[in-house]
Amino acid sequence: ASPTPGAPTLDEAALARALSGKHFIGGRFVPAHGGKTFAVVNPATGAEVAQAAEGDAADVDAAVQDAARAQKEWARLPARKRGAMVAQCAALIREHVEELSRLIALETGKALRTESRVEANTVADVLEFFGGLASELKGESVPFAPDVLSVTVREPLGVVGAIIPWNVPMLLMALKIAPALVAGNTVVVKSAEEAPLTVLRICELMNRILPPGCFNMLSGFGPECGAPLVAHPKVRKVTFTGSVEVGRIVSKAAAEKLIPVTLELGGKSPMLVFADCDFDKTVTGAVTSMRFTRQGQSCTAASRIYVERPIFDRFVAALAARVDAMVMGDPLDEKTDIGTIISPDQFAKVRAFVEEGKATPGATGRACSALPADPALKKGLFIQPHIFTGLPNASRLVQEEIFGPVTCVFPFDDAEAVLEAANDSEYGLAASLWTNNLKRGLDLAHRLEAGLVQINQNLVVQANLSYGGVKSSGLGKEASLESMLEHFTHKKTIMVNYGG
Ligand code: TXE
Repeated sequence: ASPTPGAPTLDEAALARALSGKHFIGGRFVPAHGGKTFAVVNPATGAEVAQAAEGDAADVDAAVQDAARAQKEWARLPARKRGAMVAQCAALIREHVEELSRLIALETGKALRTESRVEANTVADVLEFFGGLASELKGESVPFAPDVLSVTVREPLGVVGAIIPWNVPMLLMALKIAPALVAGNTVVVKSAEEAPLTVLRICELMNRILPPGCFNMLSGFGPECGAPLVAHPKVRKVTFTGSVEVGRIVSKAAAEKLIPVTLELGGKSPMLVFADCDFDKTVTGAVTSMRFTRQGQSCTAASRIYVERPIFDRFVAALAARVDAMVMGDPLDEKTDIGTIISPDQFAKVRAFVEEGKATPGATGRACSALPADPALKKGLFIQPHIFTGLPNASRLVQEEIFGPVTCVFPFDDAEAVLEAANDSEYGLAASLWTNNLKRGLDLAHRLEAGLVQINQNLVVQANLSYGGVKSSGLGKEASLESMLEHFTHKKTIMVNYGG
């Protein structure tokens, strides 16, 4: 018999089956009210691993009503108590890192050693960080007039609707729910249709600590389940990570209701490499920043690399050699560095970009690493990483977010020209520069149009540092104290006239 959710197990396939066909509403696993489900597929084999509940507006209503009821009690708890509970959830997640890592590897194809375990551990870090911030929910006292005490207090917004993608579902969820909950809101999450299982397992774990209704999870498709969540009258804030296209739809719907929205929408992040850099460290930085281990399915991926001409050829050769040495294979195998693309749609999209690049006159695409030989993986969504040179700036490969293991490398001669090229993008999420000339590095860091710039280190997300883009990369910040105060509370002014 398959174990029930909650039973200790490291058998990710059994756990996936046990999580089949359920939303998580009001502290209980429940089927979709219409009984509909859809398949969750292991992208490394093409095999179905579970059925997920297919939510619609009625499921959204049930979850939001429960969240709204729970919010009244939750907000009345001392902030310290809420923070302590969220921190307890972090500890519980740490105890289950192995199981969560295996389950996320199964449903997303992200390699266990290089990606999945890192994500599960970071989820615990994020919950722990925000759990410890409860005492920062402070207001201020503002001088107004004699006999009048004027203060501001931080109050929760109410029910928060959170819509998450599939590339780092646990972590992107944690960055939303942790500050929202600590600030006294309750949350309804709409998981990504490609990866609904691991986040559902997290519900079960957190339910051991949080009161029922504080944290709810629906699976389903965007227009049928995500859109009604944004539109629900009792949802008072929406936080979204996904494509620019859907970000615009969500933003318009939120504007109709006049509710605040936070958007994290991807990027086309430049990496600027100067000849005076620490060469080996920089090559390693390119491999990790490009997230080849995650098949480039990262919004901060270094998908445009500009290298100063004297070291250009050497850099491209070293980068290709490093990626060649990476092992592509079964995501659950500890030897694997690189897993799969998430879905057949994304696979087709990335393949089309690669073919277009290869057909571009003057461009060269080097295919690196080797596709897995194991016959069990023959239906797997594996793509060889590609390093392109010689692409024109107007190419779609240079301008659009590919969300696959494809990076474009360009030579440059002049710092001003490379700054202009780096900023010539609709996106502005992240950027990195690699140089031992700190004066130049800091000067360019200020002038790069990005929400996050790193000098001599690869792109990382850290709970205590603001994270979010400018231009089409998004609106508002995630992570950091600021994200909790500015995005999940409002400042209420209270004035007391104690005069005669
Ligand atoms: O994203 P979608 P997809 C980018 C990346 C990728 C592309 C498409 O370039 O190739 O987007 O990926 C929900 N109302 N990023 O198709 O469609 C949907 O169900 C409300 C970058 O997966 O934006 C899912 O839960 N919700 C990004 C979530 O939105 C809707 C990470 C994201 O799906 C909806 C993912 C609607 N009308 C993709 N339609 C990043 N910033 O890291 C869909 N959804």
